[in-house]
Amino acid sequence: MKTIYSPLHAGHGGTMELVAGALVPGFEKPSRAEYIRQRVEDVKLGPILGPEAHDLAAAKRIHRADYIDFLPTVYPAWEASGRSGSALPFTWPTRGLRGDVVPETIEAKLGYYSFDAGAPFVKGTWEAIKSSHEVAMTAARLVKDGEPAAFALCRPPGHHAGDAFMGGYCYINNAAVVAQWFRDQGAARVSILDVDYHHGNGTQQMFYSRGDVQVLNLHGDPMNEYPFFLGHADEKGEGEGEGFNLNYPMPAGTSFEVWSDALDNACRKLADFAPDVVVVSLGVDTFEKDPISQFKLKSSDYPLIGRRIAKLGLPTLFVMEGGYAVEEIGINAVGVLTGFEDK
Ligand code: SP5
Ligand code: ZN
Repeated sequence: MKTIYSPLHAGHGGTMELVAGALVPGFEKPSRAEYIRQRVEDVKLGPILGPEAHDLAAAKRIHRADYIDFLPTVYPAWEASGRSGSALPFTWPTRGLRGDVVPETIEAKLGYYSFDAGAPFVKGTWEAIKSSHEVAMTAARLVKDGEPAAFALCRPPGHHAGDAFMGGYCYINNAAVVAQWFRDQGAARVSILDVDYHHGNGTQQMFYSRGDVQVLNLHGDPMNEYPFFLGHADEKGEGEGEGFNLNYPMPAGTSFEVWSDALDNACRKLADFAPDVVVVSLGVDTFEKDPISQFKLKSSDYPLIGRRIAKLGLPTLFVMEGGYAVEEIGINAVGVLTGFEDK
């Protein structure tokens, strides 16, 4: 299968994040994408192509336009206000405060347009976000034009980003954007299968009341895992979306034996839905050695995930999400793809 990759991701680097009360170098770092690209070459998965130019119209079909328009203004505004380093929010309109007024200063806007302090901006962040969007759109076009599968090597990732908020290393929700784009191109139904360790709260939010895009999420139980405030099993969709959102929260320490039963169940629900195309939010932070996660999948398990997805026999777009054990991230992410191709 073809891989779409842009070197512009690398400008989003040198970020810091808060972990257990201390600022530490960000786990979501440029070497992640480089290890994956190298592995794609090493196993000869297929050609690696640059993205085509795509404007932000597709992103605005699913994100609020004012949110997308805000993103390129962040770092210039941060610098203009005399600050440097990582632009980060520190005040949020939570319960008891007003969430209906967009304030004026950059630090307040960052809080308005986020749900945590996990989506920092440095100088090259916007260009990286835009390139990640273009990578996803280019891969989507390949699948729309008849490729059985494609790999969007997106960085930064997307699944925590909602209609008008960033967070959890995510800014534009690439999987959600391409799912909507497939619908706009004539697909009657689209399924998003999110296998990242963390619940894809942004994706769930954007499609929660829709019956045309099915969202299936396998993840750490939000009672004790990030993003904590969404991803429970009783969240099944609402209105026309009732029954089209499915969550599979699992406890810390979950092995592949248990995890793959959930995948199998999700794949049966997906097959029943009979979508025209599948978008896989491909995170490999389920790996046993992931530094921020608690599942126990081994490198040899990842090809089996790809094989199970291939059994669906549907056009499939893989969109890169999380995975922070950088030395093995290529082996694990590309393992899913080779497993998919071996069938
Ligand atoms: C796309 C994606 O995978 N986003 C994940 C965002 C996770 N952010 C919270 C990180 C919490 C780190 N906790 C560290 C525990 C280390 N023992
Ligand atoms: Zn994750």
